[in-house]
Amino acid sequence: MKANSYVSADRIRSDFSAAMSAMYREEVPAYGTLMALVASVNDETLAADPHLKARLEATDTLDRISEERHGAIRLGTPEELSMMRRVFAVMGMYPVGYYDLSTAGVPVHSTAFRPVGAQSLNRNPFRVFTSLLRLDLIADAALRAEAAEVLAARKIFTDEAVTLVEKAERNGGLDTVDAARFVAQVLETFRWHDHAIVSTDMYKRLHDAHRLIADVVSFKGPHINHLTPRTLDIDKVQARMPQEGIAPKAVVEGPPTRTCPILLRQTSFKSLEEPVSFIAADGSWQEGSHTARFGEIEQRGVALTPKGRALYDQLLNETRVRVRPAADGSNAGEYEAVLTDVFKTFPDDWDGIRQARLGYFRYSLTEKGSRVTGRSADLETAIEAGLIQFDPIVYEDFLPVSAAGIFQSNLGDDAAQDFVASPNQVMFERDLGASVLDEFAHYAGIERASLEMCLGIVNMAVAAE
Ligand code: OOG
Ligand code: NI
Repeated sequence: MKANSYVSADRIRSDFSAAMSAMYREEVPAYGTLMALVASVNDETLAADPHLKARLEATDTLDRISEERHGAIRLGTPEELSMMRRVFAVMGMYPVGYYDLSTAGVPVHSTAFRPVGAQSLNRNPFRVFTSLLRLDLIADAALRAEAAEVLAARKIFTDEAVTLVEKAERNGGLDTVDAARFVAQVLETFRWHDHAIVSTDMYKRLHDAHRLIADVVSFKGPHINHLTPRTLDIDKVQARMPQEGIAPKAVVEGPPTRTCPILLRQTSFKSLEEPVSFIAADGSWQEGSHTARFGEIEQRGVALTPKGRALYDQLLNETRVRVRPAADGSNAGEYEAVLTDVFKTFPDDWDGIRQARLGYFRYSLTEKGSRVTGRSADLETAIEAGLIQFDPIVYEDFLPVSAAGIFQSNLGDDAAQDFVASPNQVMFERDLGASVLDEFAHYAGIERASLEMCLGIVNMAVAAE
């Protein structure tokens, strides 16, 4: 078979993302409600802000928004993680970033599988936040051994999924028929199972150690635990959720409401208590329940440079020293007021953010700039003369603090537990079978490439004179 008859990885990822969305909508009806709400708020936002719409169109990033979503899974073993990496590679998704969640009292560490090239991102930016359980953080040695045994015995991928991954690796792609089979087979891994693979007693002991440990170990596979659409106005969606019968958590995670959005703001509705059958002592099924799956929405802003990120972290810490958001929402108003106040230090206009080198931007020639000849221009002069324009580069990753807030809100206050912070990227990458990409290097690369193109053309015009 010739290479050009293969389906592109971008296409497989788009198909997979659509299939996942259809499956989750059926499994969790509130997700469908949320999708509809987000779509109408996005339409309203674009209608009210023609400039935003024009810039999204000009940068080829408008169409992706309605298709945009991220999911999350939690894996149990190094073998599962490395196989998952190979599965995602077939869809053009690569591990970016290392997140240590132990600092937030959650015994996992994680990466985000996502497309990396600008073109692939614009085609479909589907991402999956993928965590690996850290059994080394379970104190009880007997329970640790039992959990390891259960995990070692389960198979989360179908045989055909594995065969198709091997085939794609061998041949450098999949044809139409195989790509469709691949999507269907891989989807099985993310499906919800209402029959556990452990006894009621073991579930309880795992749950007592940490709710998340029970969530990973008790099931046949790593059910997708949420699927998050991207909104252009998270405050509006948050305010309208109750009218749609959905109860959001009290505060939006991340930065405050701003004119120029930065990084990532997220909110969620609490996980559902769902019926699950556990194995009884006599081998029959025993009714019980488990809470894992929830709903989330997000608004994405500009990617920050290390300097911008440090300022963000500092301001968020300052806020939390002054007031901590209570899980019951009782001080939500106060928290938001303090957050807004503290963040006044962070410039809130695109040029201010750019000039202070707090965020990453994509530069391009304006219409006037592409017509000009013989104008010698350094970047700032060219911008002032209206020859070069800049657009914020979207943050494509996650925020560990946000992630922890969402994790925690779904675990309840009682589940907050202290682990000694113990990032172990070396162990994670060994288990993954690859190293993770550095997100900052990625954004800096996009910015640099855009700049070189602009300045090159302007300077070429100068040289040609
Ligand atoms: C993942 C939570 C992280 C986000 O949006 O930050 C995440 C999980 O609960 O497994 O999805
Ligand atoms: Ni999420």
